[in-house]
Amino acid sequence: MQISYFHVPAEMPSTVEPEAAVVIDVLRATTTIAWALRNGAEAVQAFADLDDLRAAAEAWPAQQRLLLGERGGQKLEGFDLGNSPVAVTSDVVQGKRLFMSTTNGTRALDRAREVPLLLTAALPNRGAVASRLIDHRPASLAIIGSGWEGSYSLEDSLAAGALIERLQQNGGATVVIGNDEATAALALWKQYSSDPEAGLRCATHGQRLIRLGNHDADFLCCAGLDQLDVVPTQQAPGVLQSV
Ligand code: 3SL
Repeated sequence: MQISYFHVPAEMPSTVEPEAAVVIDVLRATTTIAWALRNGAEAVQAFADLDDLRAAAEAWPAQQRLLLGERGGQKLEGFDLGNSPVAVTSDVVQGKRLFMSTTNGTRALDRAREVPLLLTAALPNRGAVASRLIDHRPASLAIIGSGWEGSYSLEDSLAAGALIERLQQNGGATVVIGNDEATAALALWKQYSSDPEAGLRCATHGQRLIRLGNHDADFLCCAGLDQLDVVPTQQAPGVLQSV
């Protein structure tokens, strides 16, 4: 498996057609997706565009849907939920489809929707995602950070490094680093692996969340390593389920 890491979706050349891709948005979209599926959501359906989201949600039974939306770190007007992983508890999401749009994470998913095996990862499920990839053995893997409005995000690179570390541990010589970004992500992870929350808090987006208010519970949740067995997997365009 040759692994390349792209800091933001736009860095992945259109000529690159990996067999598998993992989208990461540690703060907070892919952490929220992992916890929502762990807590019994039927699926998370991701949208880059809010009008598309509203149209798809309208077509779904009202009792079985929730609208989850965030822009600039804040919940969208008229939506049921923002993008906090601690808000998607089982009493809220059990059996529901979450129609989700966030500033960067769902856009990154949209960019990768044609990849044959598309997963999402965050720190709480990085071990589970690594195991799935080792079992599946794709020849090429693109790890795609969501970034912030086209710019680099420290926290996504941190989690990319954590995932690469576990892939190397489990896959041995079958795992090959494909670009310098992957090597740099691994080095960054080694810097913060004993205290991932410190990395999340010092990141630009971590600082943005701190300015918006108390997000201590979110940081704790997003930094929790290897807590979940969930592997969010695209089953239809934009539709993620735990399989
Ligand atoms: O950018 C995103 O997709 C979000 O995860 C950002 S936030 O953490 O909800 O502010």
